Amino acid sequence: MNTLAKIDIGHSACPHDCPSTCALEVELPGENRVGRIHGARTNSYTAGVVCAKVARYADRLHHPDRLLKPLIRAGAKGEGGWKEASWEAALDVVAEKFIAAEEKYGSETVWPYFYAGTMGLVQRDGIERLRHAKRYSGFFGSICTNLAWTGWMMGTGKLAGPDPREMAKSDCVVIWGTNAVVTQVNVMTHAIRARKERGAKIVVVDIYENATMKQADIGLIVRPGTDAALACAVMHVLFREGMADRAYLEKYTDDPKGLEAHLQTRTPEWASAITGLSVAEIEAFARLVGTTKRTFFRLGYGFSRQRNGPVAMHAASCIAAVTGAWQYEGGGAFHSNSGILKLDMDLVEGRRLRDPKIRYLDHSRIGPVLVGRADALYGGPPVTAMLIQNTNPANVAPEQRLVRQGFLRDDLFTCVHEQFMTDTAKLADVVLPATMFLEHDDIYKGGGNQHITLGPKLVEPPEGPRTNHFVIEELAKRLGVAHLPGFGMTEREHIDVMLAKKGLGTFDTFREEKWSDQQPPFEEAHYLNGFGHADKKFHFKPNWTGQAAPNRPPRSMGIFGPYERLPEFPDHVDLIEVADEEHPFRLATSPARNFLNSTFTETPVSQAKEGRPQLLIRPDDASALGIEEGSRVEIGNMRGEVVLHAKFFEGLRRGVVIAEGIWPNSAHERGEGINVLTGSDAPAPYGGAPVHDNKVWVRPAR
Ligand SMILES: Nc1nc2c(c(=O)[nH]1)N[C@H]1C(S)=C(S)[C@@H](COP(=O)(O)OP(=O)(O)OC[C@H]3O[C@@H](n4cnc5c(=O)[nH]c(N)nc54)[C@H](O)[C@@H]3O)O[C@H]1N2
Ligand SMILES: Nc1nc2c(c(=O)[nH]1)N[C@H]1C(S)=C(S)[C@@H](COP(=O)(O)OP(=O)(O)OC[C@H]3O[C@@H](n4cnc5c(=O)[nH]c(N)nc54)[C@H](O)[C@@H]3O)O[C@H]1N2
Ligand code: SF4
Ligand SMILES: [Mo]
Repeated sequence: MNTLAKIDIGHSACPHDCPSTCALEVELPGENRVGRIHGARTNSYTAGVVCAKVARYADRLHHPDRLLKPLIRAGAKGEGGWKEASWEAALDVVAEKFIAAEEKYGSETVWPYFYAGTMGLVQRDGIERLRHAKRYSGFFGSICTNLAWTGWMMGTGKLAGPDPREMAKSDCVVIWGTNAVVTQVNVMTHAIRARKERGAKIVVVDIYENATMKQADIGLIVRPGTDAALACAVMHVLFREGMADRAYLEKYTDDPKGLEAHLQTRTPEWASAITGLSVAEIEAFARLVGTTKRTFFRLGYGFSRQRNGPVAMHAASCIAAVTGAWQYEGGGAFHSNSGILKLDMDLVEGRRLRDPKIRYLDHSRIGPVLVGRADALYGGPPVTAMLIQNTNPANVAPEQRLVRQGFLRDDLFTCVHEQFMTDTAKLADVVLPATMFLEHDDIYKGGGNQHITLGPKLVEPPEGPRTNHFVIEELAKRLGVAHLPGFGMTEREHIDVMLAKKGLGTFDTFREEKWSDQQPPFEEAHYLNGFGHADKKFHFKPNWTGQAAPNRPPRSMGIFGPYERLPEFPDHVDLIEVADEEHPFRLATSPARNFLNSTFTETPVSQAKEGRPQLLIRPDDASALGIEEGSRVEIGNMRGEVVLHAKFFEGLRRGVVIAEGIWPNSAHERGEGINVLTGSDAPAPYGGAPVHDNKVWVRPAR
C-alpha cells in the first residue's frame, strides 16, 4: 500500500442511538469505499475519541450480507422464502396492502413503527409525516428514554443541566447507572481528564462491576432497583452531619424541611438492608459528595430501566440540590440535553397534518398490541398493516413471545425497511433495502452533549438500497398525499428549513462549519436563574401525574401503572419484580460493548469479541444450583425461558444475574432471545421498558 497517498477525510456524525452523537472524521480512500473512522479532534465534546465499533464501521457498510434488493415473501411467514422484486413493484404492493387494510378497518389499522436506528432528523422522523397525512395510528415512542426522562423532569422541570464538558473541571464525578465505557465512551474522556488534572475521584454506582466500575476509584454495587434507597440515605447523612447547603435549599427548592423530616428514618442502616451496601460505604459516599462542592452527578439511563426507575432518577437528582452542587462549575447533576437542542420539526414530521382524534399505541407494548389485547388497542381496530424503519422489534421489544406471535398473524401485513435481514425483517411480507448514514444526507443532535452536527452524504450507496426519505415520499405518492405540505422536498431542503429557523445558515454553509455548539450560558445550565417549573424551584415533591414532561403519553392514553404508589418524597418503593420463592434471582440485560442494541451483531469482529450469549453468575450462587462454569443454563419466568452459557463473575450481589447484550434470536438455542423474559407492562406513571427489572429462576439446562 502506498502510505504516502493522501486519503480524503469527510465529516459526519455518528447516527446511532447513543447519547454521545460523536462528530466523525471519515477516511475516504475513493471508489465509494469507507476507511477507518475517527472522532473529530476539533469537536470539544468528541475530543478525537469514538468507540471501537464505529471506528470499524467499514465492516458494516461494506458487509457482504447487506440487503441489496427489495424482497417479497414467498412461502409461509418467517420460513425464509423470498422473491426479488423491483422497487416499483415492491412499493406498489405496500401501498395496495395499506389501502386495502384501511378500507376494511379504517386508517388507524395501519401502524408506522420506527425508532432510533438512525438518529437523523430527516431519515428517522419523516415517517411521522406519512402517518399524520394518512391518519394512521400514532406512535408513543417509549422504549428508551421514558423512565429516565420522567424521573429527571420531576425534580428539575427541564431536560438539561450543566455542560457535560464541565466534568473535566470536577473534583468528584459520580457515574450513576450508566456503563459509560461501553455505552458513551466520551463521558470517560472528560471524567478521566478531571482525575488526571485535578485528582478528582470517580465513583460508579451500578449493579455489577462493569467496565466503567473497573476504572473507578469507588464502586458501589447496589441491588437492582434500590438506587432511591441509596440516594435517601446519602441525603439523610448530609442533613445529619451538617453537609446540606441550607441557604441554597431555602432559595432554590420546594420543601427542604419536609424532605429533612421525611428522611429521618431513611438511615444508612435502613438503606444497607435494601441496597446490600454496607453502612460504611454509604456514609463514606455521602461524606465525599457532601464535602466536595464540585461534584458532578452523571445520571444514566440504565438505573431507570426498573419499574421504579423514575423514582430512582428523581431521588439521585435530589442529592445535588441538597449539597447545592448546582452552584459550582464542574458541579450539579446531568442526564440529558435534549431540552436545549430544539430544531423545528413541523414540516419534516407534518405536525400540522396531525388529527388529534387518532389513537396512539405504545411502542414498548408492541407485543400486546399485535396479539390484539383490548387495553393495548385503546378501543380502536386491530393493527393489520405496518411499515417499520430503523428498529428491530422482533428482537429488542419486551415480551418477545407476544411480539413474534403477533408478527406471524396471517391478517397482518408487514413491510420492513432495513440494512440487514434482522429478526424483524425475517418475519416481514416485504423487505426493502436501506442506505447507511454515510450514503445519505441528514442532521443530528445528541442528548449527551450540546452539538447539532451535519452528516452529509459522503459516498454513493451500492445499487439497490434507498433512503428512508425515498420510501416515505414514494409511498406518499401512491397513497395520494404527496401534495401535502412537507412532501416533495429533498433531504437538503428539509435541513435548510430547520437550520434557517434556528439562524444556523443553510446546508451548504453548515457543511463548512460541521456543527454548532448550543450550550446555554452557565447561569441557565446551572439553574441559577431558577429551575424549569413554574415556581422556579427544584421539586423534592414530584407531581407524578401532572408533569408536562416532553415524554408524557398523549392525554388520550391516560396515566400508566400503579401510579398511586409513587412516593410523595424520594423513597424506596417496591414497584419492581421482587424476587420470590419461584423466581429467586433478579436479571438485568445490560449492554454489550461491541453491540449497540441489536446493531453490530452482524459484524464479524463484534461477534468474535462478544463470543456467545452468557449469563454472569456468582460462583457461590452457581454452585448452590449445581451449575458449572461454561455450562448451559436455563433462565425463565412467567413469560418464557432462554438458554445461555454460565460465566462465573464475582462482582455481583448474591441473587443477581446479568445477561449482556441483545443477541439475535438465532444466536440462542430454540431461536428465542433474551427479551422473552422482559415485561411489556407499562410502568407508572408514563410508561417505558423496564428491561433490567426481571425476576427469574436459574437452573442447569437439560
Ligand atoms: N456498546 C453499547 N453502547 C450503547 C448501547 C448498547 O447496547 N451497547 N445502547 C445505546 C442506547 S440505545 C442507550 S439508550 C444508551 C444507554 O446507556 P446507559 O445509560 O449506559 O444505560 P444501560 O445501557 O441501559 O445500562 C447502564 C448500566 O445500568 C446498570 N443498571 C441496571 N439496573 C440498574 C439499577 O437498578 N441500578 C443501577 N445503579 N444500575 C443499574 C446496568 O447494569 C448497566 O451497567 O447506550 C447506547 N450505547
Ligand atoms: N433486553 C433489552 N432490551 C432492550 C434494551 C436493553 O438494554 N435490554 N435496550 C432498549 C433500548 S434503550 C432501545 S433504544 C431499543 C433499541 O432497539 P432498536 O430501536 O431496534 O435499535 P437497534 O437494535 O440498534 O436496531 C436499529 C435497526 O435500524 C436499522 N437502521 C439503522 N439505520 C437505518 C436507516 O437509516 N434506515 C433504515 N431503514 N434502517 C436503519 C439497523 O440496521 C438496525 O437493525 O432496545 C431496547 N431493548
Ligand atoms: S460512542 Fe456512541 S456516538 Fe460515539 S461513535 Fe460510538 S456509538 Fe457513535
Ligand atoms: Mo436506547
